[in-house]
Amino acid sequence: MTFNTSDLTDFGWNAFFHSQLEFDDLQTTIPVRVMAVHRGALTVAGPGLDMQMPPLTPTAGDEESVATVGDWLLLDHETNRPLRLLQRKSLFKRQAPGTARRLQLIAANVDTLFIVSSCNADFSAARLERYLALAREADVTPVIVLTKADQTDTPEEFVRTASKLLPGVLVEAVDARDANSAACLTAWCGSGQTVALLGSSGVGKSTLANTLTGTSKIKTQGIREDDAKGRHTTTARALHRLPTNGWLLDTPGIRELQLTDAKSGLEDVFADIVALTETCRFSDCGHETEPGCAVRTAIEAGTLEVNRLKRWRKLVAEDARNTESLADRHARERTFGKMVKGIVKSKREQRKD
Ligand SMILES: Nc1nc2c(ncn2[C@@H]2O[C@H](COP(=O)(O)OP(=O)(O)OP(=O)(O)O)[C@@H](O)[C@H]2O)c(=O)[nH]1
Ligand SMILES: [Mg+2]
Ligand SMILES: [Zn+2]
Repeated sequence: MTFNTSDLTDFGWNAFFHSQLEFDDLQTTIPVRVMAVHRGALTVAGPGLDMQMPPLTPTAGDEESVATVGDWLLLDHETNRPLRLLQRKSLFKRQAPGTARRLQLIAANVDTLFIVSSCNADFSAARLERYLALAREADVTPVIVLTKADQTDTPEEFVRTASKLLPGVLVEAVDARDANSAACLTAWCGSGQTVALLGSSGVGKSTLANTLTGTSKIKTQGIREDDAKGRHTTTARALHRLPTNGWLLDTPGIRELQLTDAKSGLEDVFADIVALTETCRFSDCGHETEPGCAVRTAIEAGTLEVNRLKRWRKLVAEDARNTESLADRHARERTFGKMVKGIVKSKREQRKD
């Protein structure tokens, strides 16, 4: 065997990944984890290895075939060339910003998502619901971390509002600069665990990463006083080693998390509304003017907030739009791929003639 699996455990390796290895892989490859994604380069590491490599070229029609931070890759043990991307335990993805309508992979093989927001103007139920849907879609445990608890007299109000967004969701209010305050988060940071920090710029993701890793190596920067917005200080996604033997992924602040392919995640987060829609008199009820609408009855009774209904409608429409455009594009890429193959084949045949 070319590698020792117990050394790999330190990097988050487990039976899920090991079971994907063929006998030959044990002889000829070494598994490495993608530790960071920079513009145009990946940093990969494993026992006794730490190197930069170019990003993987995606397979036509499969935008998920590129490697993202947290992924496991098999390298040829002689040449260090990447041979295979291992199947993921979890994957966060979004519709990339801009007009290109690309899919962007955020991170793979994460066990817990710390959804970071602050007890200030950054706090938004609508934004938290997006992140909760992302986590539920990926089957990753979400923990809502409300930073800057030291800057408000009423952190418990923020906690109460956040707790209502998903039954049973864990919410912690902390001063991200203070190790004692952040100690409540170490329960998720145990050996072999990977925890990701996601949230807007300036909410304190890197501050928290410094506190939890016990260093001050990661750059942080003050926010704008007037609107509490951050300055996009972190520019790369990188895994940091935790003293508790887990890994913490710090990421750049996200301006807008556009959901894609998150239908079941949304159904989980808005299970209360979905349950109501199932009891409307008409199965195709639009919850507008139809008689016997359980959703409107709940709003009139005060058991469903009209704003929550609006947020659900918006997210479901956005997800459907983005998911459809992705499916359309994949179909187009496949057709294009076939066309190219057809041209190559006919040229080859012409040459033979
Ligand atoms: N008082 C207080 N300040 C905090 C807390 N968390 C973060 N800060 C401050 O908020 C500012 C922004 O923190 P960062 O850690 O750089 O934020 P970030 O989320 O990493 O931002 P980006 O890298 O731009 O995405 C810094 O000045 C931190 O010191 C907190 O809990 N309490
Ligand atoms: Mg940062
Ligand atoms: Zn209805």
